[in-house]
Amino acid sequence: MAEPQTDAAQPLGAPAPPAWMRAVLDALAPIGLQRWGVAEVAPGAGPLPGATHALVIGSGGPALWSAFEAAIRADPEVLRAEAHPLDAFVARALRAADPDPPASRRWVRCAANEPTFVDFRPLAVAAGLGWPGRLGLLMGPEDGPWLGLRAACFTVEPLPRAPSLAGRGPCAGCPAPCVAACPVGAPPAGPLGPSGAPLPFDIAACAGHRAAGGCRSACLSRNRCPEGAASRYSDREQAYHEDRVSGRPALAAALGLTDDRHPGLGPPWADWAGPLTTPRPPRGG
Ligand code: B12
Ligand code: SF4
Ligand code: SF4
Repeated sequence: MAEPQTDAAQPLGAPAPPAWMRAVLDALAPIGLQRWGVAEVAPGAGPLPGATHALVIGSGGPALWSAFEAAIRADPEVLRAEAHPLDAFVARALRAADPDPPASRRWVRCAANEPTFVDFRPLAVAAGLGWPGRLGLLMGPEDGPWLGLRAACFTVEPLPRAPSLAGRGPCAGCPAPCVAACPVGAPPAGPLGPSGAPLPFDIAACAGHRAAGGCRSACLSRNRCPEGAASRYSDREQAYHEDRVSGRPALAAALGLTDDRHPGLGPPWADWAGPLTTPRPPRGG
């Protein structure tokens, strides 16, 4: 079974990563961008013509948020100057780690203001970062549902990859306390689908509840999950991710800052409430 990648270590039995990839992983790990995997890219798929592989970068647990708060404390403009401050923090880290990428590789962020859309959950499964979970979230081997997906680097150059994760992940053998914890039944009850198939999490029910003011600063089901307990986000981080309209001012207040240049934006819960009869814009999250 593949081991989760926690640093720039080389997958067992795989060829050595190229020097640029090792340097990128070494630069990103200290700020909590410490989960990574490599996916094969099907011919013609992905945003870079001729790409064969994608290095997928995630954040496990609260380390990225801690680095973000430390950066704000050192310079409040890290928060104040940005419409999407956490995304901007990650973007700067990626630019610093790979300042001048050649045409043979292309970075795409998993961020509110990223113009190129990539469907990150299936890509991360292909990269061995986790399994599909009952909450509609990727379940990381170490972080459970507390795994964020942050960026992918598509490359024409082949990259070494570890074998896929074995098994069906933690939801397969779990009595699913997350189901009872949800006030609107959004996580599906009952047995899992076939291996690898996404579960029909009820986005409309969850989003409708949130748009009406429920679960404003935390998902009860996610917090009830026993997986990755040590990686659980802080209350402040959860409040920011779940509702930046209230979570961003709460962050500024906790750090003793004024922050009046940008409102908190997203996630756009109201766009996802109600029956999914028309295609929705792939944004938010
Ligand atoms: C749009 C969006 C939303 C929308 C719709 C959510 C949804 N479930 O589709 C809203 C605003 C409601 C939302 C809410 C949240 N989101 Co959101 N969201 C996204 C976003 C930007 C795009 C997803 C998308 O539309 N994909 C394309 C469409 C076509 O896919 P689809 O038809 O829904 O599903 C296809 C496949 O993805 C697959 N599939 C469907 N579900 C799943 C689940 C898994 C685990 C896998 C492997 C595959 C899979 O089957 C479909 C057919 O192929 C992604 C980031 C990204 N760029 O991928 C984040 C993302 C999925 N969101 C994320 C998170 C954390 C959340 C929230 C917890 C809020 C928050 N704190 O940020 C909630 C959780 C809601 C939930 N349980 O689903 C994370 C998930 C991390 C993880 N560990 O899985 C992502 C990856 C962002 C990130 N930076 O990490 N989100
Ligand atoms: S509580 Fe169990 S079923 Fe629910 S998300 Fe966590 S591991 Fe999966
Ligand atoms: S946010 Fe609330 S409504 Fe949505 S899945 Fe979690 S507990 Fe259920």
